[in-house]
Amino acid sequence: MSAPTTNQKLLDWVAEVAEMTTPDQIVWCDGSKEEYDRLMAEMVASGMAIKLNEEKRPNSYAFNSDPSDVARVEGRTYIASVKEEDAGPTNNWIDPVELKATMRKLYKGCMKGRTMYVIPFSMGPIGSPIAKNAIELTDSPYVVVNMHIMARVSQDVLRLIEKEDDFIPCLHTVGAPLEEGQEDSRWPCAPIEDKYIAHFPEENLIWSYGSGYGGNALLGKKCLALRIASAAAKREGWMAEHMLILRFTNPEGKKFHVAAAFPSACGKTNLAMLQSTVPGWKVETIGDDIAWMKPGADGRLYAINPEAGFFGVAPFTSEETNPMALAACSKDAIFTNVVVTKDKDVWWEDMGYDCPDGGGTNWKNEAWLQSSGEKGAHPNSRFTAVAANCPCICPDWSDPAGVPIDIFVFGGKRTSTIPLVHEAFDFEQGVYMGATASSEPTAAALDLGNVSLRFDPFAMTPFIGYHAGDYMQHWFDMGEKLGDKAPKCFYVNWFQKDDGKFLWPGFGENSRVLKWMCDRVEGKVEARETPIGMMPLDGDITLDGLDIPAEDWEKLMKVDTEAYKATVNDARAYLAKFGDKLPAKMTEQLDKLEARLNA
Ligand code: O2Y
Ligand code: MN
Repeated sequence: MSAPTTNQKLLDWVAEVAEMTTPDQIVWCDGSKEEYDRLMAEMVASGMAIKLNEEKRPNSYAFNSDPSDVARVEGRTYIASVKEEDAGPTNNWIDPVELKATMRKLYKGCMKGRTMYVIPFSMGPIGSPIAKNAIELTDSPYVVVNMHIMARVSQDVLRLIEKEDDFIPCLHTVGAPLEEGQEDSRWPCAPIEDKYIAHFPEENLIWSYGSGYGGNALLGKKCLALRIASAAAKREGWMAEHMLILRFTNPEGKKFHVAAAFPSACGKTNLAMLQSTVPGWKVETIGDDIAWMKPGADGRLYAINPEAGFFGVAPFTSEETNPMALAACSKDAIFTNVVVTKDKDVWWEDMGYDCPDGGGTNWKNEAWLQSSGEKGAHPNSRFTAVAANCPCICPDWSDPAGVPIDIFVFGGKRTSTIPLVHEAFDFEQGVYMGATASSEPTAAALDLGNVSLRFDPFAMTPFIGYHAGDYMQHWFDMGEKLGDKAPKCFYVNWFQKDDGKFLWPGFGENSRVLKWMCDRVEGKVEARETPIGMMPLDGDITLDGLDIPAEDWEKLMKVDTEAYKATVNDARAYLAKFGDKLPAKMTEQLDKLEARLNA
């Protein structure tokens, strides 16, 4: 196949990688349905993919990974900045020269017996002033079909690359060359000690070796859209954040745009696709995982979802928890590591009903019975769903100009101490809230004797492509740049418990809290000042139709000053690890908060 581009930089890079990795052939991808169908047919024929029941799950496929290759591998993920201090304490660092030498040895001949696919893709609507053009080279057809859904794969991107003479190079291999006559495995990959997910932020370069799974292999997602993009955003004056984006529209048709960051297991995808219970108010989804935001000509902050699909966790996704996500994967979907039922549909734990016929084929590709008590789907099993197939997708989700953000929401999972919602006095306190977002340790961590809070600044800990202290400073700098056009900041905690029972019903009812935020943005309601921020006045979050006793509401809204002081102490200890790079404004926020709590 002749190369469908005249861009010399791209042609040279493809030739250089091909010489190093020695694939049997090179295929330039075009993102077409024909290409998708052809690759899927090839993978079904090789036994890698299972075609699902066309009547129940049209145009959908299931895959089982190797049991050793089931999630992002943070321990093998590197920020190879030129200087170690630029990677900071939250990242693994290796000298880029040393890492490239190690990886070049691994890359040598690594695509032997395989096809190297050249995937031209855009993160964000093609041609958007906020989007970025990139090329992923991969020897995994599974990666190609997932990229078709998760990014905009098109030869139109090649035209932009030719015009701009610029692209982000992303190199990926499963790291499993095939000798002459050697039979391929169902899910080729390399052993853990040979896996590398490497980022070279100064060069806008990604090299990934040895894993075929999710964020390790679909390089547009966490590697490009967060780690490389966050470093570029700092240099270029914009923001790449681990945030969902939603539109909340009131009965008069006024639109509010919300970007929200939560650590894992806080229901981020569920909030992105929430079904409002507030009469006349409607939620529409723009993105469920990543937001790229740039100041617009009017001084407001405009956000796009750089992705085109959802790579959601399957277990616990049900008609009750997230009917919109279920609908999004009712067709044109890829499932990885779920149960394939006897009639070739999919099932996972907590889907809301028992596995039909009592069992099927589990994520390890073995015959499985639900009665065995063993999990059928891997806890990190995934659906890859087309965003446009989601019934609540916002009509403007692909607007190249993005949507203006009115509200930032941060949160964590705390069974006590942190009230349902509070609002920052100003943007700088909002940055403090985001930087100190924390959750209680899981039961497993408690067993290990690890009892302090787990801080996850802006839910970005594994995704900041540079020093986290500099990243916090960048948030303060963006606040200064945006001035009075900066979004209002709020902190939520949906997870307070009493006697082991959640005090707040969550899910769709969270819309009541979002409405209060919108009322605050519009100046429609007053709020009461507390040491930690502004909080709702009685009656401003309506509880109509909810069975919440007055004493429970009081607990949900209580500021427990003494318990909160302990959280601030933990935050101070956590932030100390950023040393000289901790912004002075962060220390100022800690001091002010402590003073208010002691007043
Ligand atoms: O395990 C993986 O490779 C996927 S991780 C992931 C996928 C979708 C959205 N968010 C995440 C995450 O780790 O934040
Ligand atoms: Mn995520």
